[in-house]
Parts: sequence; C-alpha cells; structure tokens
Amino acid sequence: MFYLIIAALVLLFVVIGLLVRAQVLIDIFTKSSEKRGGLSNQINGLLFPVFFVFGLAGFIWLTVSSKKYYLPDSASIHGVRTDELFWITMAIITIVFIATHLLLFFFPYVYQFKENRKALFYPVNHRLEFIWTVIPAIVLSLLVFSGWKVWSDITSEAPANSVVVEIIGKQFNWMVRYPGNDLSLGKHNYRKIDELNTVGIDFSDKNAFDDFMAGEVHIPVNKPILFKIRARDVLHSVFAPHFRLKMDAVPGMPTKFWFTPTITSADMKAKTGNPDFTYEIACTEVCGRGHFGMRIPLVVHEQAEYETWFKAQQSFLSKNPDYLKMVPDNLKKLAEESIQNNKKSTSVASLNKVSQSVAKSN
Ligand SMILES: [Cu+2]
Repeated sequence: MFYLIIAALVLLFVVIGLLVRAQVLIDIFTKSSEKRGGLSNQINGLLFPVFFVFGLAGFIWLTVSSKKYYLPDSASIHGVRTDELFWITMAIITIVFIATHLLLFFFPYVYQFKENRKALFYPVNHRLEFIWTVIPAIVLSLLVFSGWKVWSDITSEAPANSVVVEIIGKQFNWMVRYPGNDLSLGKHNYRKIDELNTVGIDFSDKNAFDDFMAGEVHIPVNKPILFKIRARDVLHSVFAPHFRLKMDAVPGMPTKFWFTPTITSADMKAKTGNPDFTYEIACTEVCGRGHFGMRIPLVVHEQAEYETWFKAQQSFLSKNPDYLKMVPDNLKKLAEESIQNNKKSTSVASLNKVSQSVAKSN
C-alpha cells in the first residue's frame, strides 16, 4: 500500500512535469520571449510551499513517532546535565532550522517571476550582515562554553571514596575486575595474560591478591563509581547509555570515567514498567566480527545489597590457587592469608544468603 502511494505520487509529479514542459514548448511558439514560462514559474513557485508543508509535517511526525526509541530518564547525576544541554541545543537549532527553511521555501513563491516586476539590485547592507553574524556568534559561544563546562566537570578527578571497577575490552567481550577488600586494584601486565588470567593480573603486587573477576558489573546506587578502562587488542568503547556514559577503551592507553548512579535496577524496572529491564555496557566501537554481541549486564544495587554481593565474591587467587606460584617468595605468606580470609568471608556471605532466603521463605 505504502509503495503504491509513493508510486502514485511519483507518477503525479511526472505528469505535472510533462504538462509544464508542453506548456513551455507552446509558449516558445506563441509568445514573445519575455512572456514565456509563466505557468511553469507559477507551478514551481507553488511547489515550494507545498514541499515545505509536507516536509515539516514529516519532520514532526518522525520526531513524535520515534519517541518510544528515546532513552529513559538519565540514571546518573551528570547525565541529567548532558540531557539538559542536548535538549537546549536541540530547541535552538530546531527554531533556526524551521525559520531558515520557512524563508527558503516561501521566498521563491512570493518573489516568483511577474510581468511588470523588476528585481531590486541590493548589493550590501552592513547592519544586516552584522546582526546575522553577531547573534549566531553569541548563541554558539554560549552553547560551546556551557558544553565545555559540563564536559570538564564530567571528566574532573574522581572523588577519593569512589568504588573502583576495572573494565577491560577484548574481542569480543568485556572483562571486569574488582579490587577486593583492600579496595585497590593490583597491577596488571600484558605479559601475564593467559587462558585463565585473561586481564593479566600481576601477582607480584600484593594488592592483586584479593582482586576478583565478575561476570556482571555490580555497583551501589548514589555512590561515585570510577571505571578504569583499558583494551587488550583493538579499540573498543564502553557505552552505558542509561547513565549517558561513553568512553573509548584504547590498547596501551588506559582511560577512565566516573559517575554517580541515581536509580537502582529495581527502581528502573518499576519506572519503565518493564520487569525484564537491565542496564548494560555495550561496545560502541566497531571492533570486528563479533562486535554486535559485545555487551555485559550492569546491576545497580542499594548499598547493603551491594555489600552482600561484594562479600560473596571469590578472589581470583582463591579460585585458582595454582597462581600462587606467580607470587614472589617473600609475599607467599601474605597471599595464602588473603586466600584464607577470602574463603572465610565468602562462606559467611553464602551462609547469610542461605539464612536470608530461609527467613524469606518462612
Ligand atoms: Cu568492542
């Protein structure tokens, strides 16, 4: 049906075009040179506002009908400012877009060829030029300045109490490392990468002993979160659209992004009315054949919930005690202690979980 309408419209235009051409040919034989092309000028002149009205209607329809694809409210503090800036810019350029197109499409109609009317030769008007240079200059400077202000706040130094999560991209998935109970990530070294130690944790650093890997990103709500980002092979890009967060993962050049999530996953499920809603980090840098599937779920918890999850995580070393041989001799004892502590806390955490679920079921 849709294609039929398009075909009919195209045919209609072809017919109008042919009629106009026929009229022009008739004019050539019957009229003097100044009077030729009257009808074709009128039709062309009229088509301009017609195109404008159809174009504007299409523009409005598209904007309104794609509303369902817009992102939900930003789930981070800085994201609200990003959105504000976006919509202010959008409003200004929409006004300018409509105003300039109004002039562009109505002038050919209003000032079309008329017998007895002569074009005015109007070479220059300095005041007019001044106005249309200065006003856009001021508006654009304000936009650029406020954008720069927001960006420099977003990329400012992360607060010292931030929850640190390391996100590492590789073809084709995200790997996530947490610093463990000491809250500081151990060093990493690409030479240490192997089948299991996929991010190259360097066990000659004692801070690495309690580091753990996670299959999902878990973070607490209303706390500053610092993503330390790197890539193992090619360019990737960390993209968490619900938090208005995007930062490239570059091999050999660590990057970072800090933000404060404001809406828990549970609240977002209620807000969107979608019980299956999940936050996610996707890759937004075409990084190869499996790029489309490069994503990892992200969960925003209440603080207590987050701590429970955090405590239940098994450190890499306690999961893979073989790696103790990578630990230098003078730190072996410390590493073994760290494994024991981790075993204790995870077993307590899992016991708590069991008792919680028992309490719930009662
Ligand atoms: Cu990627």
